[in-house]
Amino acid sequence: MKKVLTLCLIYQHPNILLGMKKRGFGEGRWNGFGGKVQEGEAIEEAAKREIQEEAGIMPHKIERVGILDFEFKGDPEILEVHIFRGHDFDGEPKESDEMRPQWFHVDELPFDTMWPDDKHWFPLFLAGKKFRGKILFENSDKILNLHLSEVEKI
Ligand code: N91
Repeated sequence: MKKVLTLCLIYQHPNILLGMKKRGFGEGRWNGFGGKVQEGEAIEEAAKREIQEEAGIMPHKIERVGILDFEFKGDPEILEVHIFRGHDFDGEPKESDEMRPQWFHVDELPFDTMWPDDKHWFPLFLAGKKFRGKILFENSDKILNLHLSEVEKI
């Protein structure tokens, strides 16, 4: 079983826009913006829709930079997360029911209150690399296995 999800990060060096997840999966963590791809929807369109819904902004152009497969021990479903980078956008980031957006300097990312895998792939993301990976979690706090590699093309 596989579920396709998006994750969009706006990166305007040296700052990156994250959102504090206010409810649901990942609550209490600083996240990128994203969610489920709907039936018949292109993945990139889903990424733009989700960031618009969650942060009130519409990126001009986004680029897919990574795909990560997440598995949670005991759950047969694989979450295939497509990670996008954006730069320019229309609108002003604003709080939604789901997220409270905030800019962070890349040297002060709040890894202690982010998903534990982020510290592994953010260096690739920030360096403009493309990557693929597979991460096995026990609950949502402990990584049991992590494979990550830089790729030429995604
Ligand atoms: O949102 C960000 C920046 N990272 C993120 C990491 C995750 N690891 C597992 N899941 C489900 C994640 C979602 C978002």
